[in-house]
Amino acid sequence: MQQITEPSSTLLGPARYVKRLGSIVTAAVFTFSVGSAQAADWDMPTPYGDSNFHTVNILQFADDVRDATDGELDITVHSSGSLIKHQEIKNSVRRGLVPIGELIMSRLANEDPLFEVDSVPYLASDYDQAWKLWQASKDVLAKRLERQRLKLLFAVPWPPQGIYTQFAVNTGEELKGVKMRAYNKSSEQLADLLGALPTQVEVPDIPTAFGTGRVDAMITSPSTGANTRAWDYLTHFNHAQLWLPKNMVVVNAKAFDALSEESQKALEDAAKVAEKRGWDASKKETEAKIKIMRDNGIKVSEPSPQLVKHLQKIGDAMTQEWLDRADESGQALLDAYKNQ
Ligand code: PCA
Repeated sequence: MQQITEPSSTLLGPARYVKRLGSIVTAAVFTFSVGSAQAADWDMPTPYGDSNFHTVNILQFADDVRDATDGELDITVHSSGSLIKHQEIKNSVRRGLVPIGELIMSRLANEDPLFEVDSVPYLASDYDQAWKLWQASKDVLAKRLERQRLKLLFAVPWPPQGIYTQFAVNTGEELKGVKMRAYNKSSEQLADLLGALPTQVEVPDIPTAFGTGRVDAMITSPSTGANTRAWDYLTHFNHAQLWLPKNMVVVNAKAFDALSEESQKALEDAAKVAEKRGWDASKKETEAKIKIMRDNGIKVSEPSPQLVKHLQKIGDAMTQEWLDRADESGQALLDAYKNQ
């Protein structure tokens, strides 16, 4: 399917978008009226590949919604950024170009630091802490999204983030000058503070970025390491467990309001189930994907005490810097998290 590139100009209503894009887009338009009064076919762009556990979970979510509504709400998932590129998914949903989409929450860090709270190093670096942080943050994040007429449906974490290299990392000093792949503001900032040279690369582009020498190391999870066959271009994985960033699914509020009450409920119910299923799958993913990496020759290690110290120091500086940017709302969120 052809990829939609969002017009950079001013906001257009969905109908005008459809008109404007009509010649290049066939299936990429949300409709309110097929068959019964409020039936809808929804196209859903997602950034990651079909074998990724987030995508598998979302495909199941789409099936659940279809079943529960007897096909009245039919969601078609377009994975790997094939319909809309990751960096454009949020605004495409906001503007009604598509009714629903998935993206990594911390991608919104530049517009609002609160969306980056799950990517502050060592603030919440295991599943229990990540769950608590999610409970403490989801209402405020949902409210911020509401201001953009977006409805937050559910969020699921990636496994803990670690460091992939072509050499052993013992102290962190080894990373100076290394070209390091990053995927959000925090991973970029961390690479910077380690003295590495960060470059943002989307997951589908990782193999090419290594193949062409654009990057020599990366920060990501065991999940993405295994899915991108890290052993083809890397030798070591340090399971540093820096943070657990989350993907979220958001819906255009107008598209949601146009659904029948039954479909709205089916969507919300399926979202609750998908969130739980996604968290469970993420936990299982960590061990399973570490094993796959080991089986393929990657040397997996826990961080040494020196490395932890080095990363903690950087993490403390990043937490402070984040708090300065996030102001009282950031402090309130941290207090809510710590007082749970
Ligand atoms: N995989 C995604 C986000 C975090 C992760 O584990 C990535 O590397 O871009």
